[in-house]
Amino acid sequence: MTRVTDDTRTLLRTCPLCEAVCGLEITLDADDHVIGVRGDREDPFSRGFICPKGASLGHLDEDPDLLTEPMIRDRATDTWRTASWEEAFDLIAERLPALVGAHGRQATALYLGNPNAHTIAGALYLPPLIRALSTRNLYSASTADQMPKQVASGLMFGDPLTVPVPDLDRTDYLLMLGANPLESNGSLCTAPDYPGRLKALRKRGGRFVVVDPRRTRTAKLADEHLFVRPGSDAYLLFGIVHTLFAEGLTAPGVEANGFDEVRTAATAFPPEVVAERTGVPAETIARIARELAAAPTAAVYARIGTCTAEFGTLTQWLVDVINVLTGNLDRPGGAMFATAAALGIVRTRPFRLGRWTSRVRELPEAMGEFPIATLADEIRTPGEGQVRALVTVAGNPVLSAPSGARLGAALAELEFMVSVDRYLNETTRHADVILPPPRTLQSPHYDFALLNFAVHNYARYSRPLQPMGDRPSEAEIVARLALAAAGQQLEPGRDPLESVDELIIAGTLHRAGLLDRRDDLRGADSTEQRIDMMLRLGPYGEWNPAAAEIPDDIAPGGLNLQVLLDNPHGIDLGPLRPRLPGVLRTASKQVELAPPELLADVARLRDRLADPAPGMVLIGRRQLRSNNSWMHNVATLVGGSNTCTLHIHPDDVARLGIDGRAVVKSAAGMLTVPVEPTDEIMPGVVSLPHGWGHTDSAQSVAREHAGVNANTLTDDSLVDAPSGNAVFNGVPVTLTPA
Ligand SMILES: Nc1nc2c(c(=O)[nH]1)N[C@H]1C(S)=C(S)[C@@H](COP(=O)(O)OP(=O)(O)OC[C@H]3O[C@@H](n4cnc5c(=O)[nH]c(N)nc54)[C@H](O)[C@@H]3O)O[C@H]1N2
Ligand SMILES: Nc1nc2c(c(=O)[nH]1)N[C@H]1C(S)=C(S)[C@@H](COP(=O)(O)OP(=O)(O)OC[C@H]3O[C@@H](n4cnc5c(=O)[nH]c(N)nc54)[C@H](O)[C@@H]3O)O[C@H]1N2
Ligand code: SF4
Ligand SMILES: [Mo]
Repeated sequence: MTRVTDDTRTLLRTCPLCEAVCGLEITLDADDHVIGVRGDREDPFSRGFICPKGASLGHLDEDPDLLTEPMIRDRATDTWRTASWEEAFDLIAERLPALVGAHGRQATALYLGNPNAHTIAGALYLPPLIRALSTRNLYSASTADQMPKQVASGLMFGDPLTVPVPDLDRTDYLLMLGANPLESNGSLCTAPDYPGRLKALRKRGGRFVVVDPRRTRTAKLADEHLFVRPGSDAYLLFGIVHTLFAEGLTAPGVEANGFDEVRTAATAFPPEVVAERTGVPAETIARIARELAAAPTAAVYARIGTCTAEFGTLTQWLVDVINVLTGNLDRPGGAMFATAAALGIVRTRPFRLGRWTSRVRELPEAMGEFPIATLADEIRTPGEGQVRALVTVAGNPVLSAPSGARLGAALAELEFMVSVDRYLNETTRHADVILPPPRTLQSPHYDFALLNFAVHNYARYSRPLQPMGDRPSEAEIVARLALAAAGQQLEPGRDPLESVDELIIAGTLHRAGLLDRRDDLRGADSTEQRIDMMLRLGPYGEWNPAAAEIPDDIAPGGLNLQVLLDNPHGIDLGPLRPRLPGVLRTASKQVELAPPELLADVARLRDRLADPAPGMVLIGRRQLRSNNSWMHNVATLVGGSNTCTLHIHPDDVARLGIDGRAVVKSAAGMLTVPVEPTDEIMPGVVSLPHGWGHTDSAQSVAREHAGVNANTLTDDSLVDAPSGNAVFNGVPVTLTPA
């Protein structure tokens, strides 16, 4: 695994920066500085693929603006000083439990940001923190992202984590809506070298159709691109469903309930009726339906452009309704469920939505979370249960949440705030204490979350490449934060992770009837032993009597941690295999095609069909060299094409008399932005990337390339009804010359 010369070492690691999980080959010099990052050609999944972000991992990890010690803010002067870990945790232990004592549990809130999906701390050590706070005010980037998919999956399959992905490498037809993997490298569809896989699809004679209000790089690679009016994907997909029923093209291959209800619901949305609203001609909608039905195999896939919209959950639901109706759910080449190697959460009861509601707006919880769109309300509205303290872990909601500026103002009103974060930035500047995690290369890596959405079964574990010195790991920070929040002291000489891990190991082995095997678990520490256990009990595991086969030359007796340590490039666990009905957790043990919660929202969709079309609307976009809000401090990644501009059609520029800059107004706010005319966007639509607006950041490079916060314009009063997800696309705006 290690290639060593006199003064360099080459080590292997998974890239943690996006969902593509590329294998990296990282060269360090004698002083442990990164001198090169390349794609790992021997990784069986990513096969050497790398993008500019992965290639910049060294610069990111050695950014001089990264925090290395805890920071404490003096509120009176709004100035920061460094502090010891003891002092930082003591302050938290003094303040948080006291606030809870005075105002109750609901007075604290927790916000978990996107990078938690990429760290072992996020996957394994947040539950004790959540328990220690035991507040209903739990928020995460999920409700600014994929919650609609999880709610739709929860209602259809009984488990919100049971999410089908397009079988990219085998499908004959891919209909993709609201995703741009040539820039994003994919999401809820873990596919390293997504661009290469799309090219391979076309090369083997498959057909690829993209639906997007912009002619993106992905659209240019497709056989066909359809411009769609923002926010209208549910109408488009209902038009397809209508055609499938009307023309007798349904051929479901799985047991499912609710065909009649879906057919009835679709009667309101024939292609001729939805064409105007979607901007897609009726005959095109009907043709796509026929093509999907006729293709030997096909998959419909829809991502962030369709999730962060007013009818996000209906759209995600209809995606899988079509996958079922065309016989493509759970069959090779269709939409399939991955089989990740590590034992996951074993859900025994069907998913339920809205078990409780938020205090101020009475929005339903989903997966135990409230919508991030209502955190500002909970902070600003007085009364019992008002949020007075906030903990953020790896999140920057001032830039990432709807009405971000309003949320920023709310954070300034908190009585106490703690952030676990690498940077002093737009969000963490409101904290009282910042606890910085170590660098990426000092942390171990396993993709507990993302491998559940992989297009090919695969596993890879990476040990830390660099020693951590005397800094605590992020897992330890989170565990100590949980103790402090509960007002408990860390017992001297005690490893805070060990007690957490031992409890979980004992409970899991007990349930498996394997408590006597505790001492057989291998690993350098309790975290690794826990991972060993999850692998041994998982779907390919040594201790799983029903384990799936893996090649004998890799692991004759089944999977465990040692197998992954012996195969540092990762192991190929084979193509996706059918998983129904085994993965279903619905009460009926069938796929539920027509959950009542979703049928209820169809009425809202029908009512809105008659609304007059809005004038100009705003959507977002992603840029290859950005990563949400937090990689603009790497000089090699910013500038050139990676700047914050408003894309607008030249006809709109001429019509509105805009020259260079425009004032953009929405119901929520106003911005002045440089415009970039391009005929790659539909007339009547403008696009602004999110994650910019670094004027209030201590990140020196990012501040030089500040841009504007797109979420000044998005409106937190609007959410997707079933999931509470934020609405970032289809925001009505007006433009005037600046
Ligand atoms: N308008 C608009 N808004 C959007 C979107 C959009 O498309 N349009 N997209 C939404 C989506 S999909 C998402 S996922 C959210 C993201 O929302 P957030 O997760 O709130 O935002 P990020 O920009 O990812 O911020 C990540 C934070 O984690 C810190 N960080 C990075 N690595 C680590 C680590 O290893 N440990 C810790 N503790 N901290 C770390 C960074 O410094 C940064 O402060 O934004 C959403 N916001
Ligand atoms: N380079 C880079 N990669 C990233 C990220 C990043 O910030 N930068 N962020 C990561 C994260 S957190 C996520 S969640 C993923 C997201 O990954 P993707 O889902 O691929 O996200 P985008 O690239 O924003 O593509 C969304 C597309 O939806 C289109 N769109 C907007 N509104 C609508 C609409 O109403 N209907 C339809 N059909 N399309 C619409 C936009 O024009 C855009 O092209 O990317 C991840 N990867
Ligand atoms: S595509 Fe994603 S995982 Fe791969 S190198 Fe780029 S940022 Fe890393
Ligand atoms: Mo995301």
